[in-house]
Amino acid sequence: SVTIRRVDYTPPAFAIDKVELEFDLAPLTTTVTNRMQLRRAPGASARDLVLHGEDLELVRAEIDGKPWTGVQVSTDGLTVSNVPEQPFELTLVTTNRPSANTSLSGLYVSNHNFFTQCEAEGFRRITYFLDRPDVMTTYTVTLRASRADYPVLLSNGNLVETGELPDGRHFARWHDPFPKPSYLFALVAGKLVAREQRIRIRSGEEKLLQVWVEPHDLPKTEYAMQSLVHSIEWDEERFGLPLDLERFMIVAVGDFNMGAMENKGLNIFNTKYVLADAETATDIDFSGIEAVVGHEYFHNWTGNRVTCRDWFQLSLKEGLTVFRDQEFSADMAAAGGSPEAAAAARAARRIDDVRGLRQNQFAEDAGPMAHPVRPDSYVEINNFYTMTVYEKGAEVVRMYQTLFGRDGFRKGMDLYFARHDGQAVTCDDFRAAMADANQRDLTQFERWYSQAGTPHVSATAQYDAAARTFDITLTQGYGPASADAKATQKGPLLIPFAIGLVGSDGKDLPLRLAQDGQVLAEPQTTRVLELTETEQTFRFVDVAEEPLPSLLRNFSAPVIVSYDYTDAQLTFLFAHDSDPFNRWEAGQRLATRALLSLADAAARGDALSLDPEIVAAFGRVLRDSTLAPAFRELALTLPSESYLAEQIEEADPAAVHAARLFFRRALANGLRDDLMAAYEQNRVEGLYEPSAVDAGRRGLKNVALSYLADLDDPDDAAELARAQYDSADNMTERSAALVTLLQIGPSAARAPLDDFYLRFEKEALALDKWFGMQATRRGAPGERVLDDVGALMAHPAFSLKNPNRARALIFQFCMGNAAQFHATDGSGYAFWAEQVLALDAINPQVASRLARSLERWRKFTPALREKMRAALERVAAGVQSKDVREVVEKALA
Ligand code: BAL
Ligand code: ZN
Repeated sequence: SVTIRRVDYTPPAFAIDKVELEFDLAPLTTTVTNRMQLRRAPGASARDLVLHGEDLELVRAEIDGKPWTGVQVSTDGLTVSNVPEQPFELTLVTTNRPSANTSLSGLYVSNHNFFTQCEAEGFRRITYFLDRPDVMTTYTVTLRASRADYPVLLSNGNLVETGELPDGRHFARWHDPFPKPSYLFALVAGKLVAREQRIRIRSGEEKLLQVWVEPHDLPKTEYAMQSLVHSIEWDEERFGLPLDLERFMIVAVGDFNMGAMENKGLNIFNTKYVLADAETATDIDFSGIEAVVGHEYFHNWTGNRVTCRDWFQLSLKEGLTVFRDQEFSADMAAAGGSPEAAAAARAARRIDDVRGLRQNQFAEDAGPMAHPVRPDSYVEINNFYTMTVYEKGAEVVRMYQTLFGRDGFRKGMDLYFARHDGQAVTCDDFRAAMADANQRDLTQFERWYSQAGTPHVSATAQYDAAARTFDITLTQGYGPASADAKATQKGPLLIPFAIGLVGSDGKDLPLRLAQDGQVLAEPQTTRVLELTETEQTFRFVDVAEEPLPSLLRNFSAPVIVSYDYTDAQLTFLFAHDSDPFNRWEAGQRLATRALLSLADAAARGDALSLDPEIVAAFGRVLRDSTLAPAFRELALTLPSESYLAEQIEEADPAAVHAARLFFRRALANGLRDDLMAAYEQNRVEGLYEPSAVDAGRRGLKNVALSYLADLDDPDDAAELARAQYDSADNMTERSAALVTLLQIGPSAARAPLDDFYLRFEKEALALDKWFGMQATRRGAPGERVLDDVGALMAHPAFSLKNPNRARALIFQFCMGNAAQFHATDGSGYAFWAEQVLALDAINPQVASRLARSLERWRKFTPALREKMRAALERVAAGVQSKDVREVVEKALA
């Protein structure tokens, strides 16, 4: 396979002044007429025009209206030879086969309707083109199709004309006035209906908003529309960025590789991130919709108006847009509450985001697919829509805000748009705008984009009672990583390191930092230290008593911090730290340490025991009614088995599972009455609302229920769960009850599981949950959940072709049920290999995601490792796509 390298970037040899596309849409064969006005780029002298193209049939080529015979078709494109010196018009007529397109990239059919997905390189499956993000042009698109079958015809921009054609056909013409790269092209055609809303933006202009879905789904679009309205308001308020088109459309599709796609003015969404009502969607689903609607909308400026020069710059738009959606979600969750409630809601969002980062991105960054936020090379760009590019990228953007404050960050954003609106640019351009707007040299900060691996910061402290000084020494470096990641690591990073000092009464001490012979008094009790050297000591003066340092508050940088806290100190911080993130973090550190030592004991076959002080510490947080329920839920949620396995040099998933279960049982038995009280006190009465406050209460209540189900005698929990299932008027309560019953055992769950199926037989997204909860079921000792998964694969409602369904059953088992997936007989790995190969033939992008679930194989015990290697080798031998090949070859290398 061919490796593409960032250093090889060359500007395009041709520019496209405008393009007109005509589609004659039919499922078996669609004909595309592509008329481009081309010119040589300044200084370029190529005689031939080389266009990208895949799986196309060329019907005709013309230059300036005359047939052109100098064309050469290859598997990945078309070469047009000896094109004129002067600007010219190239017309290409091609056909493609939408109904045969199971890759869901390019033009495809889903439930009889047409959709497109072009990012990253799907446009070349629609027509021959300069399918690269630095070629921006304006599009006029005419869609023609049967009116009866495809009454709705949508594309980017503004609708300029519609009309009838002979033989029951009709057409619609769309024009997008904003130059865009091809990856932002979209069309939709079919039997769809829209929820509509008209809004007025700050300029006074009226805008039409539409959410298009299949007719039966119309009642489930209210929340998505509301989220869109909030997104538009928020981007104007926070960043001064208005909606620039007359209309903005969201379309839902049931077959989709990703979450959603930000095509200009015509966002196409996985139904999962559009459709919701109380009956079928959980609190998490609602918050996912808000986040993804926001994310795609925010791309309109960060991604579309200013786009990427090349795909190595993907994080330029993705890291920035994830950061923006995180801020949006936090602001939404905080809106309307008291200052304390708002702070708690923000902290809950932050904790959630960081938990995801640490669980998934840190593992990625330590494995064979590790890459910098701005990668240096790839084989298949679709493999680089990663946690590193998105989530670590968002942390990198957040660090600018941590360094410069909200106002400084806004200045940087303003300068970025002033300089680059309408351009395709690089991560360096963004950094330069931040640096120049804040008069800072950010040369060193570039390393955040170019170095792979998770930085480690270790801290040591020294208190001098006589001098009343407190010295904190921070040392940065990297932990073990792949050779490829190591090769990128060139030197120390600029790490914004937020710190507070906690006194013996649990309150923050005033901060006075001695720096360059001066003493800097802080109005706040948190200070952002700037760590720039490999090792640096910071001295605080006038420190009245020996403090306990609260390190990396609010997770001010995406690093791993080590400090020699005693259990007692962690317990103290867990009870008192004024920084809610670090308060949660203290509990997680306490739990992780205990869990790892339990796992160690379990692996050795030793008896397990847990210090009652730890149980007591969790009990105090659980009972503390001054803490928001959402926070308490997060505090009570233990690190996942996969996260714990990552912390161990040679992971034994069975031992980790036993350890976590033992810990959960100890909490359940030790805190039974408190858990019961939390359950009772957090029932939410009245009409279901997906608000952050109500969701927090339901979350705490359901986490309590799940602990109660781990009591030695789970009968009370079974009864509560069954009653909750039967009386539930919303999916959050109903699915939590059913998951708890599954945790208790298959017999407790059988009847409600059948009820769930019958109730939601026609609700695809709810049915995904039904598959998913069975795939992630804990299973009794010796039981093989894989047998259930195998049976469910044969269920009439299962389909490998639908990505959501495949993810619900197969991915959930392989990635969300560690103990069962890593069964010592290797059955999980054999299943994995079979499914990766089956998916590879249908949809390489989806197959490749699944392929990644074995990439950390070297971390496991030798017996498991060998079985994993065998499974990887089996896939390597049978793989077709370059997507999967890149993943397994890197894993085995
Ligand atoms: N651009 C791909 C989907 C997303 O990140 O919004
Ligand atoms: Zn995005």
